[in-house]
This record gives sequence, C-alpha cells and structure tokens, in this order.
Amino acid sequence: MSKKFHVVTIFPEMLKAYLGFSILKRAIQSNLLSVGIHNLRDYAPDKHKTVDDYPYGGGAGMVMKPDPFFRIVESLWPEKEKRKIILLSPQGRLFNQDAACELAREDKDIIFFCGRYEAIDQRVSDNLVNEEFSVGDYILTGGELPALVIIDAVARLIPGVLGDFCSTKEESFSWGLLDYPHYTRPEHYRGMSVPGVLLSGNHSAINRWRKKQAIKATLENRPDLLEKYVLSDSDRELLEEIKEVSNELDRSN
Ligand code: 4GY
Repeated sequence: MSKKFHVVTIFPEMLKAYLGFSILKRAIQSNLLSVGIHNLRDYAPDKHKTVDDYPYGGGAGMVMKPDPFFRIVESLWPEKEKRKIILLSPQGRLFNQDAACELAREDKDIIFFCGRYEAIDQRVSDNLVNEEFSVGDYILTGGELPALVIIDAVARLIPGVLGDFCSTKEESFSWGLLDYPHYTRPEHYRGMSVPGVLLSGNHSAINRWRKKQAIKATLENRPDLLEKYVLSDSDRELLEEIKEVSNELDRSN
C-alpha cells in the first residue's frame, strides 16, 4: 500500500537528481513511496521524436503536441479509474498544505504532466487531466520543480517517511500560523543570545512565547492567514500585547 507517483517530462534527469537524496531517497528505498519517471520523447512517434510545434493563431514560443501525452497515457495508464493526472501550470488551483493532505489520502496513482516551452495543447487538459495545480504566482521554465515540490510535500505526510516525530507538531498548534523562531547551541553566538525563556525550563512560558512569536510573524508576513485563523481568548491577549508594542514603537518614531 505504498504511494505511487509518476512524472512525465522531457528532462527525466532533473527529477532523478532530487529524488536521489535524503528523506525522499530513503522513503523510496523503504518502499513507502515510488516515483516512476517517464521520458515523453519516448512516446513521440516520428523519427525526430518531436514533442513541440508552432502555435495556431501565431505568437511567441512553441506548444507541446497532444499526441505524445495521449500515447503515454494509453500505453501506461489505460484505466481512467486507476489514475489521477495532474497538470502543473500557473493557471491551476494554488497548491497548499490542505491539497498536500488530499493527495496523501488519494488511492489512485498520481501522474504529473510537466510542460516546457510556452504551453501544452489545450486538448491534453480537456481530455486527460483531472486536476491542474499551481505552486505559486510566478512563471517557471517548466513543470519539473512544481512536481518535485508536490511530491516532497506529500511524501512527508506518509506515515513512516519522517522519523514519526515532528508530524504531529504542525497539526497540533502551528498550522494556520507561521512557525515560531528556533534556536540551538551555542547560547551566545557573535554577540547574539538565545531568548532567556527558552532556557528557563518553564514549559508553559515557553509555549506562550512560541505562540506569541507565531502570531507576530503571521501578523507581519501573512495577515491573510491570521484572518482565517480562529483565535482563542489567550491568543487575543497575545495579539493585543504584540499590537501595543508596535504602537509604542510607532509613537517613538
Ligand atoms: N507556477 N506552478 C508553474 C509554472 C511553467 C506549462 C511551460 C507554476 O506550477 N507550474 O510556472 N509552470 C510551465 C507551464 C508550460 C511552462
């Protein structure tokens, strides 16, 4: 019952490189995860293995031909019910942790189509693709990094892939908020000290400090997340403390 991913790309080596290290490498070796990497060019029927052509209607750049995509699906994943095909593009639904959880629970094989050049022929989306995802509002040169981003985020949700340790951490408290600051040894480094509360051994004070730092970082960098987050009464107190300090700073400027 291991998670099965497949990636369709004209640059298979890019994916192999990243998957050959660290946690993903170990997850694949222990059969918790498998990632099939397929060269789209192998499914181009002409002697030059052509995967792109000029755009109808004109304009800059080349468009990926539909035929190699249809051929690879028909030859490797002919059963519609057993596959989930994901296209990576800036036009897709924004990928986030909720989407990662959904994909981690998916029983079907997950197949990523990685585009290159300007675009992929629309008939691929219309007939083969089940869901389109974007990893962010910027334009990349291809879908390979987005496929790796999603595989990475989903893999660490599979039981056994991480040391079984931190997996609960995010769920318990910081999800929905940004993370708090972390420190390790040495206590004093180049004139910078670790916040005293972290050395106090007072776990309720430490948790309170961490929650306050998490709220502060979220307020500063991701106010959109803070708006969606349901604040408890004690969270509201922390938020008031943060705002008081920032008002004092404003007054002294
Ligand atoms: N952003 N999120 C993204 C992207 C570029 C298909 C070739 C993104 O997922 N993919 O920027 N992809 C690709 C899109 C044609 C360029």
